[in-house]
Amino acid sequence: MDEFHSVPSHADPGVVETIAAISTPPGRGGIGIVRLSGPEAASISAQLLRLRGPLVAGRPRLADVIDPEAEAGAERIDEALVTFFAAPHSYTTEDLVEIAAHGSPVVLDLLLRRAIGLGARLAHAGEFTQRAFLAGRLDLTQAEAVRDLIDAQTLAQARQAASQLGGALSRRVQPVKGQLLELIALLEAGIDFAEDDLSVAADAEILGRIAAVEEPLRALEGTFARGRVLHDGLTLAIVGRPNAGKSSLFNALVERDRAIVTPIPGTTRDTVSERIALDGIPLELVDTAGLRDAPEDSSHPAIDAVEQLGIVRSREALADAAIVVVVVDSSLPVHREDVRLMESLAGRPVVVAANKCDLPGATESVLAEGFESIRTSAVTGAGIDALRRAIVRLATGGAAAEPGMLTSLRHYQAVTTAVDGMASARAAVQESIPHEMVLLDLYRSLWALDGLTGQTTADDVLNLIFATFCIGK
Ligand SMILES: Nc1nc2c(ncn2[C@@H]2O[C@H](COP(=O)(O)OP(=O)(O)OP(=O)(O)O)[C@@H](O)[C@H]2O)c(=O)[nH]1
Ligand SMILES: [Mg+2]
Repeated sequence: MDEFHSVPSHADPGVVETIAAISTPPGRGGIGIVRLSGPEAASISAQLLRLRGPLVAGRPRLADVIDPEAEAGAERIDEALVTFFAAPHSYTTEDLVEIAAHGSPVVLDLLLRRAIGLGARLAHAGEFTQRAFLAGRLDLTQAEAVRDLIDAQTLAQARQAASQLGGALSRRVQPVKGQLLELIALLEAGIDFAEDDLSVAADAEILGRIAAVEEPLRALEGTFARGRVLHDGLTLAIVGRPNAGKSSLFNALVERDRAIVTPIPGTTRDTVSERIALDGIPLELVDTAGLRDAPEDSSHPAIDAVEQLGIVRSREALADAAIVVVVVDSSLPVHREDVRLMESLAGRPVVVAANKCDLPGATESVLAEGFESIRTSAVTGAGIDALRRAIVRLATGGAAAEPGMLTSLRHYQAVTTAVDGMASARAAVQESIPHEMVLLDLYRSLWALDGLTGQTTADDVLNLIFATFCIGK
């Protein structure tokens, strides 16, 4: 018996299919949940299980999970708690049933296969949330926040997702959109804001209304600098000359002895990575092999093949990193290689760790023009917190987290398009271009804002977005 292949086709577009999925993660667990949503959710569940009482909305019910192939008298394979949410008061707004059994992958799989045998279809990734969105229960930014909440790796990311799920971004966009609609309506109606002979005042009025939309949109656009790093995180490379204390600082930042530390220059041969969160920002820290040039005389050891390959990887990590920590041994005279390294990093987000500040010969400052320099000691722990704060400042550009900030590239692009439209509209009014043309720019902005919340998002784009969800959500 293979129920997956005996499913009747439900291709009729007029029929709402009942979907089913295992909503808990793959693998074993104390509890595992199978979810069904759609018109047949309750009736399929009633056939799937031996319910100890009829399904009543909002009331959990005990039920036996049945293995139909077992011998008579041994059909019960598990016990489950079944909750029925009647349309429209459910996550999807459809009839929805959650079957919480023990988290055995085999039992959950049996439940799912039987549900499909009884006429349900396997849910696509994100399809439950997509149905909630299509029913108007969530807008698109909120639906995406469900995914971000599930994917959150730091508490700060989860908080951001929760605030977006609560509608923080939509609430920021809606009033702006309202004003834009008003402006469009006024221009469409051909209303004069002033007497005919005072057309200058009319333009001033229009420009004022454009600014009232453009300025908050620009402010929103600006939040992406912080929102993006919160959402995506950053890679940070720790670089510098051999023996400067890179691995020691790396270990201090990741708060465990991850990388090997010895007094021998050239200890780190390959890059070593570790993920941490600073101020809620996910960071991938990369410790690298010490950078040095081939010696010009025999006073320094030659670079062997392994070290050479390590240096190549260090340079790659340096090129890929969004933020760079240059570690300098401040107990030694400034080395020309350090100077050259810093020169090559001009314009990039760099913080210099003047390390080994605990040593007697340590200088007050190292040559680090244009970069913030922090005195650190990986041995005493001095300056490590200051280094963390400097990293956070570089990562965020100093901007604080705020409600409704943009965290997704899709949202950012929508807002940027809207800002562009407003800027063109402003220029057009200033150049006395006819209002019909100004309206085209305003509609471009409106279209972009509607796309942000999902009112005018094309189906294929929607499908792409929901495909990034997990199955069962
Ligand atoms: N006194 C003092 N010694 C330090 C400090 N940081 C590192 N060291 C010592 O310096 C030596 C080299 O440290 P590492 O962390 O391995 O240096 P590295 O930059 O990773 O060296 P390579 O991997 O060889 O490039 C070790 O003996 C450390 O204990 C510091 O702040 N103060
Ligand atoms: Mg090292």
